[in-house]
Amino acid sequence: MTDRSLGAAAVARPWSHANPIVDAQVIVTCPGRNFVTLKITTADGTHGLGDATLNGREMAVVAYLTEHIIPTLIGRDAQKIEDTWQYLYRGAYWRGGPVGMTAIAAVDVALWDIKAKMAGMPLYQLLGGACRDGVTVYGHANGDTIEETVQEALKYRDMGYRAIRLQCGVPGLPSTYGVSRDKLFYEPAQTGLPVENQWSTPDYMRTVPQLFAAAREAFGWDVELLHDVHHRLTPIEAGRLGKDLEPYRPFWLEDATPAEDQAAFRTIRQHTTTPLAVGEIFSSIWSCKTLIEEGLIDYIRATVVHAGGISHLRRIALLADLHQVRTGCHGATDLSPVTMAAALHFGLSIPNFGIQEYMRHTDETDAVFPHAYGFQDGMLHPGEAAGLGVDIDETLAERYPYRRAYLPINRLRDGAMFNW
Ligand code: GCO
Ligand code: MG
Repeated sequence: MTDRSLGAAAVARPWSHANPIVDAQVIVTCPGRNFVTLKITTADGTHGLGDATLNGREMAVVAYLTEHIIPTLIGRDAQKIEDTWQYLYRGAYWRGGPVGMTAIAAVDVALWDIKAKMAGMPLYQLLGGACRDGVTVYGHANGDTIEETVQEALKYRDMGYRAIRLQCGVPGLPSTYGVSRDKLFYEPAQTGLPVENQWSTPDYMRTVPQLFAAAREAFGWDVELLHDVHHRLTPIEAGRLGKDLEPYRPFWLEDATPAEDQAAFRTIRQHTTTPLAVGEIFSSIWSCKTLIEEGLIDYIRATVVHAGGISHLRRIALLADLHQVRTGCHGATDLSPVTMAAALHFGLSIPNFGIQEYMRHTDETDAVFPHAYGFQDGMLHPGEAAGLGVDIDETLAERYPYRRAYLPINRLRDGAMFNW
């Protein structure tokens, strides 16, 4: 038997320091919102965590991990991160997709956590060491009206944020993406059947430039301003919005049009110099290869949790670096503190880091996932604990059982389904 046989004890070789995986558990908890966490334990007693949360489709990843991945992990050397990644990606035959890649990401991050703990160093050191003092983040200001949004943004500036995302209500639409009642935590997933929003492109297109004009009036130029279109424009509409926003110099316009067709971004590029960011729903490098190689975007938002973990995100970032594209990883509240920590170690250690999204978690979530990272002067730092610097309080997690929740959907005024 060789150490490639699943479940078999590794053959002792003088140069081998195998640390076999002896246990892997999936923990589902809902401290206000659902999180799926993979906990891998090795023979030497080290454990590592990986986030496996896919908002609104959580249990699909739980089943993928429990039924299809975990049986293949037991006995495998936890130190073979790349080999395990290739085994899970190539070995499934059915490559890619959000469910499979989120499951692979959870394994990958847990193994990086274990390796860094075994090395006795914070993960960013293992990834090559810090390239900067900290990870600059952007916060979320939103309101029903332009005035309210600007007031909220001023609060973020006073908290020390150097970059702020602006989202506001659209007159005539009862609700819209990005605007929440609770101003500190934005949580779109709801229990019960999906909430229905209504959409009007012309009303939205008129509102956003007014919002940016008011914000520049209030802030001047010392804060970066961002906006998320959330996939709701056609390429030519996105080109127009980008052009209308140019006088206010946004840091980026995010998800300006759905990116299944990467070539669609050529149209936007022809019409505006507003920087473009895309990729929070991407599962792999194949979703952004053309976007990066043709220079159609400025920031790639693929994340550790949904794009195959640190091992795969590293490939994406390397390709992006060749084409002067920087990272701007997704960091909404549906990405657990485990992903936030992984993103910070990653962002600290790569040369082409751009910015990191930071939507604060609630106190309940932070209590379930005690962590070493912290915010200061507009930046997050992952801290100096060995590994990721995040743990899970399993007893507390048990107190918050899973609750089925869905993201909203969006319809046009005539009732037709649209992109949310
Ligand atoms: C963002 C995202 C989120 C997503 C959410 C879906 O830019 O942070 O667009 O708000 O909608 O993560 O689960
Ligand atoms: Mg977004």
